[in-house]
Amino acid sequence: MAAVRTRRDRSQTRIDDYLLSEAQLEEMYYHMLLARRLNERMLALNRQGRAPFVIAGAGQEAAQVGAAMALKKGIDYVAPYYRDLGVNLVFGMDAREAMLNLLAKRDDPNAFGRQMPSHWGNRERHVVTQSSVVATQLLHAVGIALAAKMRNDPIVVLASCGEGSTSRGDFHEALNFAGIHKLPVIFYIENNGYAITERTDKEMAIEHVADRARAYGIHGAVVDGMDAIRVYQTVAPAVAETRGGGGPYLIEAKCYRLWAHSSDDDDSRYRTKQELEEWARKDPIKLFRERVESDRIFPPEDLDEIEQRVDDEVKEAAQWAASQPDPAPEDALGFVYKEL
Ligand SMILES: Cc1ncc(C[n+]2csc(CCOP(=O)(O)OP(=O)(O)O)c2C)c(N)n1
Ligand SMILES: [Mg+2]
Repeated sequence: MAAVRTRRDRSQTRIDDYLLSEAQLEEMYYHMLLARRLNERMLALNRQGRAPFVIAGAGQEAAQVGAAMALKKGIDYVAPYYRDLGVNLVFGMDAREAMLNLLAKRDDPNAFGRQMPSHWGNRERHVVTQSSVVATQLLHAVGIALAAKMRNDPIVVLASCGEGSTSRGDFHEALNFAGIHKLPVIFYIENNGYAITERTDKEMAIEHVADRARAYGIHGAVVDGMDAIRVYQTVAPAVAETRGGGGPYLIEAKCYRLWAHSSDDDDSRYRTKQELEEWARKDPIKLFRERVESDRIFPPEDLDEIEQRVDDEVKEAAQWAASQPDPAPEDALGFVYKEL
């Protein structure tokens, strides 16, 4: 950061009623922006024929980063879903690792080149490995939460998925069991308006996924998922409550998928340009920058510096990862069976 500006003591900065230091706000912006710029570079690589498949979280960065920042890194667990690059960045993934994952390189810490891109997993960082079958991670999260409760281990598990995935039976089973046993788990639904081509009104007959919480005897909350600070302010108290034995939460973050479902999808076939333009005005990264600038939280130059740093990191990571080794063919069964 530039040396000539006087800055308030970080510890004295308060946003609304919730404590967020300048350092935390900078971290929030950095991770949201890093997720977006990585996704942009990934899509460019895909269009150049260098990356087979991209499934991105553009439009959901605030929902992801705000929620992940409410957890304790190294202690709590996340069971994320494919769009959750932002969650993984907060939990310790860096730009290089994200690119190794995209290119299925030998040293991708998620799956060592054995999974599709965006199938996260990292034992040391408490990121639960995931299946392509949507919503299965909710049950895995419940299992971890049950073990934690039996061991009196004060951890919280945050399991996320899209709203479309809540139509699956796994969602019901997970919430029902967690509700009965008051498990320390947060079911976090990133409602981005679509399940591939289907709008939410074709996925469910109610407006809010969170309304289903009552049916399982658990807490429910809806938050504006385009506002990272609000997300943090909603998830952080819920995490504290469930850690203290208050039982599970179902939190729904209303957001929007700004890009097509994946690099293989043509979204012009099922949604209008006008709808996209309207939501693009609420781009969570743009909104965040406008808010911290207008509230004079910190000087715009600080945000510019973060942008430059992110651009540099993404560029370097893409070049570096391309030169890294692919998995060796003779190692194909490694990490699949206990022993070959
Ligand atoms: C059980 C199962 N059915 C279908 C699919 C194919 N599929 C992958 S993503 C997806 C859409 C999920 O929508 P949503 O849960 O809203 O998440 P979003 O992609 O919108 O973030 C579908 C149907 C799958 N992976 N697993
Ligand atoms: Mg969806």
